[in-house]
Amino acid sequence: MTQPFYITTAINYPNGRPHIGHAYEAIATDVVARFQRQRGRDVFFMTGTDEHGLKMAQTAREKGVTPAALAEEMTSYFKAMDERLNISCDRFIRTTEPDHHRASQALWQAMVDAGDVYLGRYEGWYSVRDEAYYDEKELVTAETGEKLSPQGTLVEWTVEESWFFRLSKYQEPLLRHYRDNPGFIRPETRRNEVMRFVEGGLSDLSISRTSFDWGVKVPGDERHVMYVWVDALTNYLTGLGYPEHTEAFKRFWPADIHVIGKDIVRFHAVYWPAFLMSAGLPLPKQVFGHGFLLHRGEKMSKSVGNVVDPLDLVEAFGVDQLRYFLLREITFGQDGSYSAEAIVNRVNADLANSFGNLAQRTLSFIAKNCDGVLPLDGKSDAADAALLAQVREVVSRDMPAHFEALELSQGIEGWLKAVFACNQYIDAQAPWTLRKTDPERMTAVLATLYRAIRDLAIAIRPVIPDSADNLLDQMGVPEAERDYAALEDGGSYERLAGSGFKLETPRPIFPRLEMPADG
Ligand code: ME8
Repeated sequence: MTQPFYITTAINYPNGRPHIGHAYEAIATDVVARFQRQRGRDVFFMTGTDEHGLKMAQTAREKGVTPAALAEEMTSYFKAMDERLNISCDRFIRTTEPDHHRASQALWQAMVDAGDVYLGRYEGWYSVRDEAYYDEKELVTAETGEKLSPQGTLVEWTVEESWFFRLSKYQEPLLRHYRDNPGFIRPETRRNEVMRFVEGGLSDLSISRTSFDWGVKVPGDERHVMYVWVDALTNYLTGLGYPEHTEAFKRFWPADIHVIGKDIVRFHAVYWPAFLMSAGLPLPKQVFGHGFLLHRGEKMSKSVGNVVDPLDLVEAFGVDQLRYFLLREITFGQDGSYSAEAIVNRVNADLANSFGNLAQRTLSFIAKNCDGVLPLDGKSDAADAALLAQVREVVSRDMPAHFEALELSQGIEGWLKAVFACNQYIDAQAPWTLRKTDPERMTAVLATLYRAIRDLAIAIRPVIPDSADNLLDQMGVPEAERDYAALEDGGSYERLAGSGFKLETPRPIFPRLEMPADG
């Protein structure tokens, strides 16, 4: 029976268009989902949009549209981005969908039934104009002595009724869970931060609002809508059919990994497990907080003008090129920087000059000098076995072990070393010379290279799916033989070579990139 694997991204606020940070998270999660599918696991991969809350309501008001219209428009851009980036999600969830309202209310009710929800008062500096609370330290004092928000609007100390969640009760259970499950929060730095935060004491959490109504209604008290994070986190359950104990829910809950950015680790590693404990549901196995993407080392900000539309990068460099760059360049879990030069340099060095060139040289040699017929037998020697063993070690052991541990860049680095080894081998063996001096030996060299390239293409397929499939198509590798089971199938090459398949002149898969004129 195939093992289930449930992986999610954060759900994005559609209060603007998607940026490269959103693209990065979607791509990294997609690579893990594709990797697990290729290993034979039954994967459920979910992403989507987080459409409620004050931020959405405020942006909509500034734009003079309803929050629903804003969500509708912007969500279409997130869907288009996912499609363009080849994100293989099984569901794109929107928190405005009716099944999500039902799930959020059911989770709320379960927390009420556990005695963890009570009515209290929420106090703070409130601007009626902005319909928002501000922290004391954000405020400015006017000449008149009045307190103003950063937007310059008047704020007043306001007390409103709010439902609270007994988060304080979960301090000890959470700490115990972190200690008993060292892999629950990753990477280690995030785990330490969360543990320090929880050890410092937890206050109860205000989980409803009456100052605006764009949200999920609180069951039994319709003057209140849920605090957006209560409904947002519930999306991970909604996607599986909760509160119904559907087949999907039984099969995929608890989630294997929630992939999120470092700024929202606290919500996922403190609030979310506390809500689930309260509702009597199992906790996700892992929360992974990736780093932030910086443009030339600077934080993206609209005012600096370096917010890049991910689709412009795709247009300039290609989808697989962008996917490869982001995962190879940035250590997953740490911050990373990107720029046009860095993308061009990395893609040209690794994909065009190394892997692409290896494939192109080998396949065109076979097409030209062997009439496209895949070489069989010949005179093999120890160098062939050594190369195949090295490639096999990487594709069947090192790389999967790194990917399993979410060490994505390290996995790709090992893959690239195997590509280099193949290029050294082809230079050392020089099949173009052997053609005249020792054709039997040439045959064995080409067969070795063909096998190695096939294995390398299958191994990198989760990262660059279209390009790898394009290459495997050209090589005649059947679609059903592009997974880890196929890598272990020693007879597949002989079957293909014996099938009468002929290589055409290969089409290059990675053209060299030029720097775009506007940098
Ligand atoms: O936080 N680099 O939505 P969001 C990398 N709706 N990742 C980045 C980034 C950057 N520069 N900027 C943002 C929300 N992200 C909530 C989530 S989940 C139940 C609710 C990441 O649109 C960010 O860390 O602000 C988060 O994981 C995701 O993009 C969505 O951010």
